[in-house]
Amino acid sequence: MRLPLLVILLLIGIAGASAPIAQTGTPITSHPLPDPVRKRGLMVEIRDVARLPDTRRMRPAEEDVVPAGWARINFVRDLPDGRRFANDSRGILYVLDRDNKPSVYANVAAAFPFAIYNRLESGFIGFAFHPDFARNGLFYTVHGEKAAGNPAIPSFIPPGFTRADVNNHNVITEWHATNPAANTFEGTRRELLRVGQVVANMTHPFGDLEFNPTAQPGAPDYGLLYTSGSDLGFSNGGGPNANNPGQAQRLDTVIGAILRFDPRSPSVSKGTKGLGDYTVPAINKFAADGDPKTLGEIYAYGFRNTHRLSWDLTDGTMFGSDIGMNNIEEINIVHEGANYGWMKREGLFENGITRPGGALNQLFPMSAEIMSGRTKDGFTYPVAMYDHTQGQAVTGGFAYHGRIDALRNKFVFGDIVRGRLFVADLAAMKKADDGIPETVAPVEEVQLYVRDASGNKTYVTFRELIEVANGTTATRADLHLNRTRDGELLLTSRQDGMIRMLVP
Ligand SMILES: [Ca+2]
Ligand SMILES: [Ca+2]
Repeated sequence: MRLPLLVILLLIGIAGASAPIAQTGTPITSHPLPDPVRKRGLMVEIRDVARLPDTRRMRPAEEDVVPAGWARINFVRDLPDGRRFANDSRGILYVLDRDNKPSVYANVAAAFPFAIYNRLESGFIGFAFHPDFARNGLFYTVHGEKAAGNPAIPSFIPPGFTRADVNNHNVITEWHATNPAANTFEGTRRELLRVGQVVANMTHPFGDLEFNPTAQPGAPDYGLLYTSGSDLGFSNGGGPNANNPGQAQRLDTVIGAILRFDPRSPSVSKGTKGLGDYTVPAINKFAADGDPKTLGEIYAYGFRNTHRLSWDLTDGTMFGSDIGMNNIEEINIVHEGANYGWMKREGLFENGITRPGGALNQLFPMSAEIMSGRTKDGFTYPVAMYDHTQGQAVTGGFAYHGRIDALRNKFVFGDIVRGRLFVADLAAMKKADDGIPETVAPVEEVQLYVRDASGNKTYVTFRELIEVANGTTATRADLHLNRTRDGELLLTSRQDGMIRMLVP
């Protein structure tokens, strides 16, 4: 039914006279959060550590999302044995020696001829070492492939679609190094999971693989692999299958879900097979629920693009950074079984896409009953957030307990696109994890500086550092954060291939 405009205006007017604006249905499409993220005196030095080799001409320009990017560095991981590893999303896994000199550990691109490199999260996206790598030689990669001409059959296709609808594959692979101490990979590999994407572009694939670093050998969580949680592009991945809220908020699909599984094949573990060649942990909530319609590998769900996970090494608190749609960036504390709301919620708002005639860029305020926690709506809300007047895509972050006084006991993160570095107080974030939506920890910005040879400080932005390194302007910072083996923080950019460190 379509109402004449005058009638709609009258209805809004009547509702507005007797109820708060939250119930009039006026959509917010910009600047939903009143407070900007400000600098409040925190300053930290940043210093170059290493630069990965120039791979600008490794791919044809039309197949490369940023042909001008020096190297598309995404993750840096330290092993306890002193080695540091970093990936270039164009398809190379490097090992860095104690002087941070990189050499090729594995040519991942050569292993995957159908890989595609034309999207922000594409190509060789990420990697993680098994916590027992020194003995078992196992590590894991995630990458993207095109479906066209690809003989591989996905182990999962979103419900309601067939293989003919699949445009891209997200693939998780286990690599087995024959000699874990070697600085060049030799060994075998095995495919764990291959998920089909049915939107036009490779959007929001699995972006992160993690093992809980606080799980000790023998603990139930030890050796279980977590994936990031992403909507596989069903929000804005393009084509006729995108803008599809019917694919979110489900437990019979991997869409929007952080998965947790035992990477061992069920042929080895003798346990329950999951969607792919891995074992569903019997301890998982949705494995133990006795309901065959809920996927046992789901750990938590309702995410848009929780592309990075991390744990507070002091108490095991798990964090997920969820990139929002048009309006809100979130840091969430992740609890098993919890529903983080996408596509029904974005930040502390209702997203418009689930309303008749609504759109992804619309937010609607929630009632005071919900915001105060007096009425529970079944969703878990962020503990820190900022809006798109302040940035465009939240990075991963880490609970910091290292040697930099200014950052200690803070959660350090930032904005991928603008390269701003942010913190929120860890205790305030944990206090905000209270089932009450409206309690959220404040966010502040960190001022970066460099020192010259004489020790003089110069204030810089992360983006300025990239522009100096590349000798050109950068439209995006492509900032990402990583944690060293001793708990310090590395900042990288997919634009300039530099690994930088926040200096204790
Ligand atoms: Ca189940
Ligand atoms: Ca709260």
